[in-house]
Amino acid sequence: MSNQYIAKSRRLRSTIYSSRIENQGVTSYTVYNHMLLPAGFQEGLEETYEHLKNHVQIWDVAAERQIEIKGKDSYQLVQLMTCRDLSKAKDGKCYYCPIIDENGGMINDPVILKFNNEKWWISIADSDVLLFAKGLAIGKKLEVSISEPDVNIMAVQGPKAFNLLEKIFGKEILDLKFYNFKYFNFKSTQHLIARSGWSKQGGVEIYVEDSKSGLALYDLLFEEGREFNVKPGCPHLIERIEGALLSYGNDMDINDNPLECGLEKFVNLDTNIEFLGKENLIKIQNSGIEKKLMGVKINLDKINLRSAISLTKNDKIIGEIRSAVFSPRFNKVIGIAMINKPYFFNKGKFDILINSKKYVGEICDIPFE
Ligand code: THG
Repeated sequence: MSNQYIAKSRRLRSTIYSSRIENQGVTSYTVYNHMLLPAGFQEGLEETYEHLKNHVQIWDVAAERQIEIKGKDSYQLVQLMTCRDLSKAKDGKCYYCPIIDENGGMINDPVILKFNNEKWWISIADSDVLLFAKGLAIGKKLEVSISEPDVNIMAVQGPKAFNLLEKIFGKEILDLKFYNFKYFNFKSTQHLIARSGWSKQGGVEIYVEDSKSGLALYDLLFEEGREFNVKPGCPHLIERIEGALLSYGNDMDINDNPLECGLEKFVNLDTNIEFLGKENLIKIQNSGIEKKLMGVKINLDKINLRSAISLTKNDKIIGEIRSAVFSPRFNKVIGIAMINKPYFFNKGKFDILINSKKYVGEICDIPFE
């Protein structure tokens, strides 16, 4: 397969860290929220995987953009967009929330930060939530202002993340609880830090609003991190599939609802909150879902997916695989697949055709065991 360059321009936005990571050897980008998101560095996928699981990495995840909702009707608008009950949400906490349309279809799966009733940030995955929010606010005549502030998140991920963070922010950072956020002082600039991130290795995300101070902090993290073998990194395909962190646009999209995506923990149908798609989700829950995101394992030592591939049983299509990678932990290809009813109940075997050759796989639960 040949390789092509991606042509950069103003429309394909760079981040405040782009020039840094280009000096540090970024080798590939993907596009996320109309912005560059690093996808690989010079070392191979399995080397960076081992590194992430044993040391600490700094990630440019500025493409996880913030949609700011401010004003009197902020809670009403945020709640209108998500099936997760936020009526008792606390200031200073993060909430992973499905955003759905009137049918219950997934629009996005952001982390939502509540500052107070009149200020929220929606830390979005790859779809245009700002336009959706604006449409709803205009139609419902809500008193809100909606914008995309230039916040550039850097994630500090890996088992040694807190060793490094403690050197810079002191012991106080160790008390930050999972999915909580607080402002921390760095050379007289306050930075919002949340204990979160798109890996299962632990760490934080630093929401940089002041780019000058943020870049100084970025540089210091590398300097102070030398003793912990710090490296630049990015969301990791192997680690995130092994950890079953969903990727919007890859694993699910507007044609899938949160019940089909295994997000029932974040679907609150028996409360009196008002959100778009509630009636439809109740109907779907009562009649039962027709398809479900499941794990799959395939006896193969490599795979390179750029679109979904059908899975068959006796030549009948039973679903499609949407993300996949070779997993060092399982020593085979693992993936995330949308499996039709009734096949997601019995977790049987299936066939998959790759480069005109037939391979056998099996359906399993996610998270993988
Ligand atoms: N951090 C921030 N913004 C983001 C992401 C992030 N925006 C885009 C994308 N990632 C949104 N998608 C996800 C998917 C999974 C999780 C977070 C964001 C996730 N889930 C946790 C888990 O499964 O362990 C915890 C969920 C919970 O229990 O509340 O982390 O990463 N800022």
